[in-house]
Amino acid sequence: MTGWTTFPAGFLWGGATAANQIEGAFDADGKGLSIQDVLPRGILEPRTATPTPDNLKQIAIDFYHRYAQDIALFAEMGFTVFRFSIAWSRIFPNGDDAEPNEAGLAFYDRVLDELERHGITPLVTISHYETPLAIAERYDGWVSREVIGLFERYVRVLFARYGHRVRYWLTFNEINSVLHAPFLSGGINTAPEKLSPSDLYQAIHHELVASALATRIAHETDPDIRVGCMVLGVPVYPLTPAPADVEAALHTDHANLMFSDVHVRGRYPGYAERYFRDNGIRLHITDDDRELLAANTVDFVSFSYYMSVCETADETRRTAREANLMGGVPNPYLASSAWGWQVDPTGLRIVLNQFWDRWNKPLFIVENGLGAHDEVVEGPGGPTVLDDYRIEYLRDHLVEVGEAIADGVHVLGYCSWGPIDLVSASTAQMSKRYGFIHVDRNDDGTGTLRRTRKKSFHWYAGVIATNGASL
Ligand code: BGP
Repeated sequence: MTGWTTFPAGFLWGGATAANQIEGAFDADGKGLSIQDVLPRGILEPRTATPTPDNLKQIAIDFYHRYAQDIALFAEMGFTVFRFSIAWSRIFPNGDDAEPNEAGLAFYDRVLDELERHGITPLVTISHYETPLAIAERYDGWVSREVIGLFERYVRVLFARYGHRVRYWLTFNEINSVLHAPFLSGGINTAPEKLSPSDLYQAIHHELVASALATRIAHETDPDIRVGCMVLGVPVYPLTPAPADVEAALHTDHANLMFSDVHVRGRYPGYAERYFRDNGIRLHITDDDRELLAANTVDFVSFSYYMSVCETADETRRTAREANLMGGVPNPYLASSAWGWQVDPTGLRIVLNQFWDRWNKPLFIVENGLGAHDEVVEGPGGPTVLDDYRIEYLRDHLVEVGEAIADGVHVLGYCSWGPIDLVSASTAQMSKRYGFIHVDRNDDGTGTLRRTRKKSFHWYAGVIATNGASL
């Protein structure tokens, strides 16, 4: 498809990853354990007591040792941005250590050197589902106010070390996912069924305060640094036009939007205050917290986009959630991926418009993609994966990004999720693949880790080379 000239000059094109899903080297060079080390079956299964060797994240795709080769492949596709996260437990192995771990810091220096060499802009996530395990076990994660102080020490170290070379930062990955996965997203060790709503929202409040604090420290370090929040972007449709369903959709939407409302507007919205009152949720919010939130709002809003959800007031039609974080009721008009994630490119245009209309802040799509089973075949130029299904998914979504830009939405850039195959967050397996680059690693841990360019690798290179004019 050609003819699109909607993407502005300087639009950032690239891909996104997370430390625990690519790096491996889970205990190398002084790294401590993170919550991911006790989630060998993914986020929807309970944690294990101790790390187990069947956890694919222990080696992941060995980016820790192969980063130079992988970044060279991103450069070959023409990436102008690469999103990655810093593993907190590489920097503070126990979360509350007296000194940061120099070897961990040095690793990210090397990654940044390599990106700089290729002219790729880094986009760094400070906390991507990888809270140090000790913080989960000793403090119950973000339930404890003390964790704000631990996080502050961590971000001060990051900005002092990398602030001069990293312009774009994200605080918490998909912060609103804590509603669905408290251990994964908030390091909250209390089992979800025992976690009181007050404790959950107190943890959320602590994260929001910590994010505002990080924003303040970033701007003190260098006023040119741009800090974004990061949320699961999910348009919520009413299952029917019945007002009760529309209202149910509004409530689900509010539950998600509250996070960015606080990040962007610096205060809790009225609907949130009411929700707390109606549900007996009592929060400890200090005057200092309120001032900090109000004075340190984000510079941009970033989000992941995989699917829309449908909502209904009819309890009998609510189904058990599938292997995704959001639940909801299946939309009869949409097809699903092999993992039950409903594919809805139009929803991306809708959510871009909604966010822009609501906040008037630049938006950054920092995750989008199709998890699929891939098969390596022998092509004319050697082994490859003929992943036309992935190209189709991404093209359909990028068309909608173009439509939203034409609608007047300010979009900074687009990162596909997992530009190189990585360990899936929900399943903890390799077989749910997103990459333009295939990695030879299987669910049983076998494989050579060899990298192979898929058909989509060449397609995405063409998209970037033409700034989205050729999809
Ligand atoms: C998002 C997470 C990512 C990533 C992605 C795809 O929720 O931020 O870490 O994994 O989803 O999910 P999955 O790997 O489960 O397919």
